[in-house]
Amino acid sequence: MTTVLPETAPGPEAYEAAFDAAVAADERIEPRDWMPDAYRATLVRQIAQHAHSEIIGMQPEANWITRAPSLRRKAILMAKVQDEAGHGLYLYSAAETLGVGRDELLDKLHNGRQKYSSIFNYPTLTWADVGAIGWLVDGAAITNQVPLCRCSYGPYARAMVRVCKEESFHQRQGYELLLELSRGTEEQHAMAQDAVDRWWWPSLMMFGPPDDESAHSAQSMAWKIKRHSNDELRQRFVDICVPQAEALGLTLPDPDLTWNEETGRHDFGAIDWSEFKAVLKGNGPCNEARITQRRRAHEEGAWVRDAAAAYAAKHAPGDDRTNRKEAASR
Ligand code: FAQ
Repeated sequence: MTTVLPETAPGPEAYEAAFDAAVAADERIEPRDWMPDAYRATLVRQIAQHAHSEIIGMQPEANWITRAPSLRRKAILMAKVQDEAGHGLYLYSAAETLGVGRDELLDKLHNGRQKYSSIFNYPTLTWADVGAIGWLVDGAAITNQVPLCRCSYGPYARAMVRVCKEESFHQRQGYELLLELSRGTEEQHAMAQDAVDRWWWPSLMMFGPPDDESAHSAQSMAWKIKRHSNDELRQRFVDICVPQAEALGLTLPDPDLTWNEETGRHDFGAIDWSEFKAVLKGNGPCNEARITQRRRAHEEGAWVRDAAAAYAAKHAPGDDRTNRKEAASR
């Protein structure tokens, strides 16, 4: 953002006007630019929730790494789960540019003061769930995140570019896995269908509450953090999935799913928002297990963080030992 300020000392209105003008002109807001406190707080909330989702999202699929049916599938799944950890890191780094520490955000996740996506509170019961997550969950994530590449906040938008590239690969591996199962034995086909039946509705809930109940959408869209509403993106996702399900030879578990000639989109059945609210309150099938595992992983990783911090301190510029070593090697 290029802020043009008046010659006399600018008042707060001048900064606000420069911010509004930058957003209106589709310029990027960068970490050192002035921004309203509420804009900063909204970004911290959304980016933190997004980062937490990426790292909690490693758990359902990691559950199948040791039981992948072939070496090829195992290698792909390990790479995917590792990618999700990387996405968490890009996002925590993006949040740090807003002045919040990663420790603080992780504390809030562990204490239940910040959310993560509802979708990761469902269990992965069979191998086909790995395919359904790739196709539907990564597919929904991409639909939501491609517009975030144009988010008004620079570091978040730039992180999304790489995340989306990796998520598209994830989506394709899930689709390919399901296709193989769907075209396999009767039992494999049934397993793929059962996974799609269980993951379809929770995937639609990933887009958030309906527009008329979405507390943050209007303001986030005015600030160009969000570019589309929750319902618009949900509709886009349904329209993308219907022909893909046909190509897979699988059905989507919604008797009301029909093509609407007039709107040129698919009508679909009512979402059970009471289930969504229950999951957000902590009462989904796996909420307890996910957060317990996350806290345990954090505690068990304390020695790694300590070692990394000690190493960084030892090699910090100005550290005597580093300087002596460097001098000796000159
Ligand atoms: N789950 O007013 P809105 C992934 C909360 S990444 C839980 O509509 P907003 C990769 C919301 O926070 C998946 N909470 O809120 C992967 C707010 O609560 P608060 C994550 C939800 O922010 C794949 C309240 O409800 N993606 O899957 C959910 O404008 C495979 C009111 O809602 C992102 O985070 C939900 N589904 O819109 C990893 C994308 N929906 O804070 C592993 C970035 C809403 O007032 C394996 N985030 N809430 O207490 C966004 O685009 C937005 O934050 C929305 C929600 C669209 C999620």
